[in-house]
Amino acid sequence: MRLLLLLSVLGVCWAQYNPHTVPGRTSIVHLFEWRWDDIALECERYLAPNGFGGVQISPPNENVVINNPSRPWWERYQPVSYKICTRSGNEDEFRDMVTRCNNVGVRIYVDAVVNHMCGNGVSSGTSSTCGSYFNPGLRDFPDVPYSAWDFNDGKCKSYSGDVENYNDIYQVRDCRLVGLLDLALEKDYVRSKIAEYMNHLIDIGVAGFRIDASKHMWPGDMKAFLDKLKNLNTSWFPEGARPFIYQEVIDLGGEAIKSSDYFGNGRVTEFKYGAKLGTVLRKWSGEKMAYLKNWGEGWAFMPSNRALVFVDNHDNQRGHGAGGSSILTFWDPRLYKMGVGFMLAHPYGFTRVMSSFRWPRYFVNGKDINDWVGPPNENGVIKRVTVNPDTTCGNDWVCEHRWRQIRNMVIFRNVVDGQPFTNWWDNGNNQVAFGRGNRGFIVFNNDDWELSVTLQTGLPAGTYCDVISGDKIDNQCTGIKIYVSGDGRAYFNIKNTAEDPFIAIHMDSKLHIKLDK
Ligand code: QV4
Ligand code: CA
Repeated sequence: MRLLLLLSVLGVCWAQYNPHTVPGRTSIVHLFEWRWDDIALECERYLAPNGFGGVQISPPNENVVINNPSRPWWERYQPVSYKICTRSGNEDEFRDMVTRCNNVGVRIYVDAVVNHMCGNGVSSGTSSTCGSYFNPGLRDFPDVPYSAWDFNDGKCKSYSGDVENYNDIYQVRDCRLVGLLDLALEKDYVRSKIAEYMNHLIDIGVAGFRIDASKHMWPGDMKAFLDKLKNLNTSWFPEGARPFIYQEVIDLGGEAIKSSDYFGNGRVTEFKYGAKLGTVLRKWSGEKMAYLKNWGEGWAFMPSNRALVFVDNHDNQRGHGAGGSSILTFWDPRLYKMGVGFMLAHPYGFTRVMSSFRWPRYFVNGKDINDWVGPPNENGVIKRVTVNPDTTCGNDWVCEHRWRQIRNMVIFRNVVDGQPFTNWWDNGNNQVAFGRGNRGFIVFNNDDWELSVTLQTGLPAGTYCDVISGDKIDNQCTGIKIYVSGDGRAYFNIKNTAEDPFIAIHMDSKLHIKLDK
């Protein structure tokens, strides 16, 4: 009995680090700016059948409508109220999405923008996604309600009232991030309004939250509102399940505020991951894939069980936030697939796949002046996600998560879940390989010459389909076949000119031996 009690206590205390995906599903996808009705469809027709664990959605609460520039994606990071009412849909559509996704075992994680309300310079009125009146100048948000008492103006000590110095931890927390009205989170009233908003979402059935701009909130203030959160809805989650929490904290080192300041509240985004992986795959600053042998904590990343990892995110794929020009995105598809493939094969962290929309990038002096452009839309109404006969998306939705190489690596991660990092090999340069116990093996060639080598895979003898160049369909390989002999070794040949210069095999891509009748 005592052991059960201990296990249940343990279960409760680390639960906020647990994404509560159904067993065997190990990644989530950020369906950036998608409509709720399209997410519900995608859960049923694609994400569940392909083993995705959940979806990070764009902020569902009412935001400012910005017309100059015209409907930028970032207007959704300027809250006006906590009404579930945005261009992605209304509360009924939101409820329908959460129910339908949960019913097929795909979780919903909400992007919670609770550090601030809208920009200080925004004009008052009802230019909001649900028509609520607000007056930034007077700090008046009657639909919450928030008033001047609920903001940090008096507390901020910077000259402009905005964050000016990222090494002053008081400014970073108590001043306005790029002019966004900063909430007074030491007040129980404000904490309660935020908890009320998040509990409303928990009642509907969400599994957890990305907490936006966490660096700009005191960890203790965050803990105060997180402790007010209910357990998850028992229609889909076990009794006592705590919401999964992952906090957006950009810490590339060198700042006063550290990711580890936030470990007590939940997981934290590891921005070093994408920045470093991009540098290695681009072979900048003398980096090479052979150095990935000790990837993870060996590269001074946070502990794996606190990390939320990704190759790119909605900010740094367009030059916002952190990571700079090393960040790999869908605009560099060949390297991008290698980066996402490497992330999904490696055991470090809890993985998030980005799914983007295409926008008309236009560089002037090295800066994309169209970095603000919002989702594909018809007079402001977000366009539906159409699906082409080849399963790619139309209407300028990129759907990276549907690219065969990425979808199959999401499945790879599920198949090898729990298996150790084994059988590392490298050529001292940019040809590397590693396995995941006896369940999976992956080989990369990022050199400018052919890879031709026999390697120990750790896998049982048999014929395996490479899931990068093709699929296993009806016990046939549509792509490359790999033959693993009785001693676990197999020959790999990857031309440096290959469309995708990497090969991945796993126990579910192994051909069944046809027994002669
Ligand atoms: C401008 C001036 C300010 C001025 C203000 C007056 O720059 O100096 O005080 O007007 O109102 C948009 C505009 C920005 C404008 C601001 C307020 O780009 O120029 O300020 O609105 O009107 C996204 C975008 C921002 C955008 C913001 C709000 O990236 O460009 O600002 O939404 O619409 C840090 C943080 C990190 C943050 C990252 C971007 O530590 O937490 O910057 N990342 C998260 C989100 C990100 C979002 C925010 C935080 C804010 O991932 O998408 O910013 O919610 O590293
Ligand atoms: Ca703040």
